[in-house]
Amino acid sequence: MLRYFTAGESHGEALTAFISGLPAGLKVDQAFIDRELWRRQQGFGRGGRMKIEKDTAHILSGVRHGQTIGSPISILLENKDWKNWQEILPVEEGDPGKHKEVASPRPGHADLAGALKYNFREARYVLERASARESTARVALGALAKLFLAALGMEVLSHVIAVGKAALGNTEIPWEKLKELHARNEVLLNCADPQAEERMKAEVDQALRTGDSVGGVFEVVAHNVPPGLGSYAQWDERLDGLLAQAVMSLQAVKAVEIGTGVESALSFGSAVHDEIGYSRERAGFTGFTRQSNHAGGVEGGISNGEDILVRGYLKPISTLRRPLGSVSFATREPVKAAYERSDVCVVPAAGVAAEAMVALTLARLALEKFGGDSMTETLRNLEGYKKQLQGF
Ligand code: EPS
Repeated sequence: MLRYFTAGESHGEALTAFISGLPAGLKVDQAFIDRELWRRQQGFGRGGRMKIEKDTAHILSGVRHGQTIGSPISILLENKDWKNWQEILPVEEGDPGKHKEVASPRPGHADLAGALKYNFREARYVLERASARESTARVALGALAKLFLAALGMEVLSHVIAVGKAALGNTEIPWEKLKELHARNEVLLNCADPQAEERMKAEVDQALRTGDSVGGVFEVVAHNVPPGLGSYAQWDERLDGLLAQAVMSLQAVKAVEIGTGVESALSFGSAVHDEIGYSRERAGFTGFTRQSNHAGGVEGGISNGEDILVRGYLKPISTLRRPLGSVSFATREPVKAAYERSDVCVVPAAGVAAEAMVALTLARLALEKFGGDSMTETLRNLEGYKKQLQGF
């Protein structure tokens, strides 16, 4: 069973990530992992912190001679900003005079709920862990999941379909175009349509000018996923439910949609369901074809062989340069919410983090279905299943 978790504070010494259950014999491409980390750091609207950090994955265990060995993998991701925080946020008692309090909770942030829950008198420790900095560690783990999926023929990418009110007109982007977008060495808002991307940039510019923040929508696309991952047999085995939890767990995501779920709810069935055909050519896993993919590649909680489409709706970042009303933790008097250096828009970065969560979810289900302690075993089992599908 594939298990993973992360640790680390935003301004602590480092983040750490752990994954256990990947089969032995998977080639680990360090440059690929670091590029995924780089992708998460990009996008117009990031704050000053991204000028400080240059994320790289330092693998401590579970990989030898460039391959997984079946042991748990642990990864260290340094926070370069730590040098500026050592005295503010020390592990040992330190000098209380140097602490940097977050004295009034930001509406929309974890500050207030976290302080109440953990009985903190101010919100410093809350934001340290609630921060989206944590998604760095998930992207490192997701990169390993992507390498595993790639060995099985599957790929996961994302693109941005809305920033604020600026939305992509036609959201059906061919896979090859997504690959081109992914190969770019400069990322503006990771939108496949340059005109829509300019309109998105204008939304971010407006937020920058007015001391505000802006959210948006990303779409994750998983390509070449065989039919049969996930199950309707139990509520917690459904692929759509697992994807929703995985993506919803990312910082600032407030809604998740599979395929065109929201629009489908407002339409008649005849306009929604993807008609089935059959081709003797058998280019895919089977000869069955679809006219459209409103279902987003999932029917009955099972992958159906079409691209898996998962959209994440991101609220605007809750730290505003022109802060909203709040109260002081100390006096309970009305004050403005605390301001700390922050991003203004993180939709493309959240898309990359969501790719990681989708990849980890698919990797877990693929391992449940195909099993295997070594890649040789997993791939043999996959081949057997593919033959079964071809013979269906
Ligand atoms: C974040 C606040 C900012 C962001 C951070 C998330 O950090 P800082 O307070 O150090 O400027 O840059 O995101 C990251 C560090 C990252 O790697 O994505 C927050 O409060 O959530």
